[in-house]
Amino acid sequence: MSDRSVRLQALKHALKERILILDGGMGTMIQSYKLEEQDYRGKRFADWPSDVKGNNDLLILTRPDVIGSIEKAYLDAGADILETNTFNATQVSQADYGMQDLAYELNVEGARLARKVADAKTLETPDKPRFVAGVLGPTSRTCSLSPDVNNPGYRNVTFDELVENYTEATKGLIEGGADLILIETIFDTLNAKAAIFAVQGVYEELGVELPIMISGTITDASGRTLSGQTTEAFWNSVAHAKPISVGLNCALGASELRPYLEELSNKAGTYVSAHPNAGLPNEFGEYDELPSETAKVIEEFAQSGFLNIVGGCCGTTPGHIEAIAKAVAGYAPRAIPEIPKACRLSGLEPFTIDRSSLFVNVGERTNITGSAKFARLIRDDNYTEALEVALQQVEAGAQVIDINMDEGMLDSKKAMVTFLNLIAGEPDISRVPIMIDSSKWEVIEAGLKCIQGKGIVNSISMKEGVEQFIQHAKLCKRYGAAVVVMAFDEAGQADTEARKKEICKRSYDILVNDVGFPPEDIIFDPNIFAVATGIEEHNNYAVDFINACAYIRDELPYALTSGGVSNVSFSFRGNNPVREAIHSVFLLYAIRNGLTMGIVNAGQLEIYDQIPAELRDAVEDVILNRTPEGTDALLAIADKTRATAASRKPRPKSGATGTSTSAWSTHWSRASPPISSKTPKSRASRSPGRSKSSKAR
Ligand code: THG
Repeated sequence: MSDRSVRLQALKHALKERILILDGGMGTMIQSYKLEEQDYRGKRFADWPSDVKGNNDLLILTRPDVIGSIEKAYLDAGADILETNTFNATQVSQADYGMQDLAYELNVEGARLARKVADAKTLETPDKPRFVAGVLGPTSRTCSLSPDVNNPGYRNVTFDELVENYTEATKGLIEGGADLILIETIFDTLNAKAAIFAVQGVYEELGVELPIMISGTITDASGRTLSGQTTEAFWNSVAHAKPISVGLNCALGASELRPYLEELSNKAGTYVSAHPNAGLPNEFGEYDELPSETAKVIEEFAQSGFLNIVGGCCGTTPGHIEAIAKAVAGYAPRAIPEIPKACRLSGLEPFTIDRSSLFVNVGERTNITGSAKFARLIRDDNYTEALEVALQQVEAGAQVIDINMDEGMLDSKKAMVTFLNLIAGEPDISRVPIMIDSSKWEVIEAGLKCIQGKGIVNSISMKEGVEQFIQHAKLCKRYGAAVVVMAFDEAGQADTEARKKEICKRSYDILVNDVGFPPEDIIFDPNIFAVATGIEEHNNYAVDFINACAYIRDELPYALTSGGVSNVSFSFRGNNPVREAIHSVFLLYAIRNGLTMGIVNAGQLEIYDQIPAELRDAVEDVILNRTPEGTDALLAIADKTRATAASRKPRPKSGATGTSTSAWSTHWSRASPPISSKTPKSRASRSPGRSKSSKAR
């Protein structure tokens, strides 16, 4: 066994036994040495063309004695884990000094230095091995925020650039001997997602796997990150990294951090860390909180059972770490809670879906092929009004919004990126998770690089074969997204109950067993096709879908279901009252049979009990395929309904009234046996001439 794996075993053992101590602030300690430009330059950079004072990471190369003695002081104070002095050792951050070419070397040497100091201390206390956490800082740029208030869609760094930066830094840290990778001081969760993506890529490439520690930063008293996420939303966005710990650091002092640490402690099914500042800075930007004061607050955290790893950030000194170590020594570490499996999504806010959730509305209107208005706005580059469409969906009760830019005449990838970047700047929209809808993988992947939350990919399938399906699923996992899986295979889109079941089962087994995809993040779409088209083979489509939902609920543990609800009524385009009645009846039975969510025109859902009885019965005959004359009967009523539709009052928005999602969700219970059609038909014959366009997508 390598030295590193021996140490990692010791680390895992120690985490079960006690609260581990992380070191304290580096920057504020460096300040106390009052170093000058000359110190930073050393011999090697004596002639560097620009000032380098303040480039603290550079001291790894030019004053390793200073960095090493600060690190040693932290170990002497009782720290178990040393952080490398590599907070800014990425190309984008080093570019501020023109030193981007040093990034790799800084990581290697930063890790080597900490390794040397830690190993020397371990020799003194062999029963208490010391560990090195290789630090990946936030960089000087944010991937989901615009630096220009007048241009909210603008970004000065891309996800791909960050992945490159973090890949290089991670390789350096591993080369230099780090035991763990610590992604810390996360202001913008999208940067952290890029770091996770990079780290996992490096692990795959090198065939090593160090534990990952993740630590976010709550920047203000409202309890949100700089990029606007709440603590739980942040956790949902990064949980796919399966970190050994998740925590909070910097920005706030310990006492202000308490509620957010408590939240994390309750929600995270992994170890929890905290390394707060020494209180809030005074008017000179200095930290006055005494070691005894910090330690007192932290002792209460330990007492409350919030902590597994604790240390300090800005303003903390070896004195603080010593006091903290003493204060928590007598307390048991937090026991990791059992967190129930569920699809835990996020926008700026968390959104959890499981089998017991009420029906989830996914807003369909931000879809170029699903809304003539939205299509026109995007074609005209009128993103301001296009954002209104998204906002209207959220205000009308959409809990997720589906975004689709697939159109032959358009640069779909560019439109997706532009729209998602703009949405990121609209907190009233971006509070909900995003569903990225495209039949082109490159559009989906471009979209995934724009969302800091945990979103849903719509969709992947075995359409182009198993190999590509697996590849896409692996990537979705690495980007941290749930997936809609269409019931589609090499032979085509499933249009019978048997094919829907068979393909969903096969997809499930591949995802869960071969890819290791979390089953709770799989959302099957067993294909909603139009009924009442006049083609006999279509008559059982709704029944087939509904029964497939029941099968998935009963046979594929934790997997959820979804569908494009408006598809089912395509043959009544132009007659909205009838379409809404069809959607309502269809949903009643689908939800009873386990349908978790649907892509719907949020706010336009008719309440079942309010459908006129004659129309409702005719629609039921069609949806449940109860009589061969169903379509003709509904067509006759539809003509009457169209005539009276104009006189109907528009339905009020949700929220303000009782016509909200919950009003009709609660009213539909989920318990009911599968439907058996009264007019069973042989599903064997498919009409050969039917084009794909008669289908959903
Ligand atoms: N499954 C999955 N994703 C999907 C679908 C699906 N995404 C797209 C689609 N199907 C779901 N979205 C819509 C959006 C709008 C309509 C239908 C499905 C719709 N629109 C009106 C129409 O075409 O008549 C547009 C009217 C207008 O222009 O305003 O019906 O099945 N996974």
